[in-house]
Amino acid sequence: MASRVFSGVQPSGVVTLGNYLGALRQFVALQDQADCLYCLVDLHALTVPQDPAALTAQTRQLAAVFLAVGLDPARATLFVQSHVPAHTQLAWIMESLVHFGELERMTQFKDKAAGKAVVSASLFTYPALMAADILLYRTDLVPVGEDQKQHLELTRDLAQRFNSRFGETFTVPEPLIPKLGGRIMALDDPTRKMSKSSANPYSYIALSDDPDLIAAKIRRAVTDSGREILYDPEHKPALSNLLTIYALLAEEPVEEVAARFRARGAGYGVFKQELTDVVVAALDPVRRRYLDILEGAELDRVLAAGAARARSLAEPMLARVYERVGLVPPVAG
Ligand code: AQP
Repeated sequence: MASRVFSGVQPSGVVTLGNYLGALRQFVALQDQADCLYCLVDLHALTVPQDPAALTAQTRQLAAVFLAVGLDPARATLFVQSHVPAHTQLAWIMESLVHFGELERMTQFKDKAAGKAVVSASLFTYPALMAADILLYRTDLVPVGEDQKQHLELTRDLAQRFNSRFGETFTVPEPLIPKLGGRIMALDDPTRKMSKSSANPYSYIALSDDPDLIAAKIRRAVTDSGREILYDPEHKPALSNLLTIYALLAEEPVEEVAARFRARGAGYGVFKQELTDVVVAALDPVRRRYLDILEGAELDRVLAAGAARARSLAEPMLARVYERVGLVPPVAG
């Protein structure tokens, strides 16, 4: 097998078109090229308050989405983070390695903490757990959206710091960020990224949205002034975001999509209508498969097998790290 791929997604809400285009689509494409491990990072979701019943449901729903978008459990490993205790055990070592100032510089922490009266300590140390997730598996490649780039850079720094302090132990991973689609923006505000935990459901399209809801969300999506269909992220950020979604789902170059609408003299209304058709054509089969999978018994089997394989890889790595840093191994008997 050429290389090891690892990535995680939080079960912190519905899966959005941003998660799909920025991450999940790559996950599926990579399963034929590498040994892929994908993790439902439920412990990361706890860094902000979660309703317990909702978290349980969302974790199963996220697993069902993975299978519905084409992840094949025979070719890739899908598991729940909390089923593999080595993640939190290695996270403590990473917390002891990372500097306070490095965590303070993380823009995701600043964004998520902004305006909150109370912020959990785990939101601050989140990148240490993320580094542990990745480094446990000798990961070569981490497919992520652009928002995770800074965390990935920190993970690389921590791997190198550990290796130089304690001897060659970790593989230094590379990020894999799509050129187009690495940052899909919110439908109600093109200056913010599309997020599953947004309070406004009209800011995102969920993979579980039905065609009527998708149509309503696209109708309501903000556009820019003027009526010409131009791909110009600086001057027409809202339209360019919608064009990006169209181009990625229709698998056409984005400039060509825009030129085709211009040649027809079509305005925003026509474009939005046709964008709706493209999004529904791509997502409706996914939604139908998702609903079937969620009701079936396969999910539990997939997650149990995934956790067993992940543990078999993670435990020896953790033991090696414990030994390297000088922790006394437990004596049997
Ligand atoms: N808007 C986006 N465009 C492209 N990629 C995106 N990703 C997230 N939003 C976009 C990528 O999706 C993967 C899973 O993300 P996550 O669950 O780890 O959390 P996140 O990055 O914080 O995503 P959300 O949707 O914004 O979740 P919440 O609202 O809970 O914080 C990652 O690879 C991410 O880059």
